[in-house]
Amino acid sequence: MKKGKLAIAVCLAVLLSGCGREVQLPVDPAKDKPIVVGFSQVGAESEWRVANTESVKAALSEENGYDLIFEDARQEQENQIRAIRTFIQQDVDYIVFSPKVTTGWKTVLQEAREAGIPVIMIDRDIEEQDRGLVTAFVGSDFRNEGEKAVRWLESLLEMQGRESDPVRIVHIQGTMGSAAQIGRTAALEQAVQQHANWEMAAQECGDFTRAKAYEVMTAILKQTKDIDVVYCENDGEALGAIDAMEEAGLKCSAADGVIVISFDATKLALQYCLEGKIGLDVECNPLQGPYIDEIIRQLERGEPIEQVKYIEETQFDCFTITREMIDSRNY
Ligand code: GZL
Repeated sequence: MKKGKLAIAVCLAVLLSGCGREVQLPVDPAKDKPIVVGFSQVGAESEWRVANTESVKAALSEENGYDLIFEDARQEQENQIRAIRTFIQQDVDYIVFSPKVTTGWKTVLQEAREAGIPVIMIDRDIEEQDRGLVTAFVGSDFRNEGEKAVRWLESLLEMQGRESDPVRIVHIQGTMGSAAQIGRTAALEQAVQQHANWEMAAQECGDFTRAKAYEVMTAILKQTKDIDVVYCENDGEALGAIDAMEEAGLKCSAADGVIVISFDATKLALQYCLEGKIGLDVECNPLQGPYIDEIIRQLERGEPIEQVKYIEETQFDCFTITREMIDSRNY
């Protein structure tokens, strides 16, 4: 039960009993009532997204005291907005959502605010001017992820004595307008500007899916095979791009072929890293469920919360990854 409703119940009990004598506080049915949470998820476009959904469902389970209402937006922002409005009509206790893109959320978040429903945003971020409308954010710093990838590439090229050689880069972007795409793209574009010998040979959207990345990489390979680096904004795209390159007879290898860079660090992609086909995989941690559970518990207890939580993330490369590292992963 929301704190406000409980407070009103207590006041009414005292008033109805007359002059504040010892009263039997109403049994708080909220104590054993489940916490109702509406969760609007972007879709199921990648292994990462599936792991993210499973993490939230496992943490906000019936056994843990929740009634979770899950809505899959199937990659459509309007489906997310519709779901959030439905959650408001259902008067849920909390709303959780991963915003597909950074824009277009102000109105519906204001509606949730006016309804007194706290919104917890996970994974991707929204425009800075609208961030004050969410109670908490748990996710990743995508620009930092991209900068990790750029630093690794700079080190690799220096180690190979290629720091002054021409470097032709194919860039397969994620869902355009998503915080993950914006951050990972910004890091690479800044690096291309800073390195006179780096050239953006092609830049296409792979929409975070293996199929779309295969399609756009196949089309790029019809134009050129003079490629040194393929920078894919998630693992699904990396696998699709590798499929296309191998079909075209190119070798994917950070040692002596096309250097493939990816993000997410899902198990299947780390297997490609172990085989040397992916040079670097920057982790993007989808296991955000426990963080949401902790935030809700803190809010239920009236405790202060950490409003912005960037989850710890690491990276893996083909030179140091081991089978044991992969086997120890949760997704
Ligand atoms: C990143 C997340 C991205 C993943 C993709 O936090 O939003 O969306 O990198 C997923 O795999 O589709």
